Amino acid sequence: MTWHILGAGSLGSLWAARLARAGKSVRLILRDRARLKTYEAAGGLTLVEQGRAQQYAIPAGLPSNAGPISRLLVACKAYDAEAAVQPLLPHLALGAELILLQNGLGSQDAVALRLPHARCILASSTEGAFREADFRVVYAGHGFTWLGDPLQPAAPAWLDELEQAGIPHGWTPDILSRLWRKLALNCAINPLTVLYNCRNGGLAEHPAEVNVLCIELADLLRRCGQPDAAEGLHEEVQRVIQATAANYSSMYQDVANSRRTEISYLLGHACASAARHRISLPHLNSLHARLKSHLEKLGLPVT
Ligand code: NAD
Ligand code: KPL
Repeated sequence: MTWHILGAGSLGSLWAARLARAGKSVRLILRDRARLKTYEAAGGLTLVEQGRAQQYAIPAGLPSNAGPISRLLVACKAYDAEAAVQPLLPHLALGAELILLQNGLGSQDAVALRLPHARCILASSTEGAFREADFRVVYAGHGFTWLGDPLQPAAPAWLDELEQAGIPHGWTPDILSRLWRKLALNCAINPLTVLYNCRNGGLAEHPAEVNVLCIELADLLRRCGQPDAAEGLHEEVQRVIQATAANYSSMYQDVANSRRTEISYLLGHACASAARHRISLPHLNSLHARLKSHLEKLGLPVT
């Protein structure tokens, strides 16, 4: 069965290259003719690992000629996922499976709502990759990808293919807990690194602010039915701040490169969930307002 990859950016290319070199059938779905032309001129996808570049001539096409799709990896940003999947709806085979690689929460439900007859598998990844140039991606940080389906606990048979491709992964019956936990970590760290213009380690100078955010986020997680994700949140946030002290958060990097952030699927989703549950989280709401105003001043989208 072919792995169709929608979103040939950092993570999508990282998955595509590893699957292709393990001998799996892979096909990229590119946005439009211009992207396809650029891809064809590049001659394939290049993955750079430990300084060594290797090109993979993976076939690519457009949504209009995607053919029947049984397995689709959606590797777009959260804000692009729903619109990117839309033109593929007529091409999805009966019983198609989608793997949604988006960070944060909100985009997965938006995609799943459009696909009542497909299986949506959610993923939460700590792997690190970035685009050095068009269709040239650097594997920057080893990590792990949790996969799961909140509606169907049985693992799909194709997990073996990820094993063969050397994609570190695990199947969990509780993927929502993983996604909420990562969202909370990202909410406690990423916006502050943008507002204080610092590396993750710089937050060690703002312990009270981090602490109060963790208290509110843990409260939110419990109210959203995710008590396990709330457990030890502050301690883990402190650990991550120390362990990644020299790094810039992903949101910091987006802002520094004048790229749209995934704010609506992180802090925005947290604040909207709090409002839905009628809980008052003043520090989280104030952080959201400060971040939006900061982005607005920079001319970046606030959603
Ligand atoms: P990216 O911007 O590098 O890649 C996204 C790709 O999707 C781009 O190539 C873009 O052109 C493509 N795309 C957008 N709309 C499309 C459309 N309509 N049709 C076809 N292609 C379309 O993003 P990324 O860094 O790979 O991130 C993807 C998701 O994974 C995000 O939610 C991100 O937070 C998450 N994530 C990324 C990393 C990482 O290290 N890059 C790590 C963990 C999680
Ligand atoms: O995932 C992260 C990110 O930068 O997006 C960490 C390193 C955990 C910081 O929140």
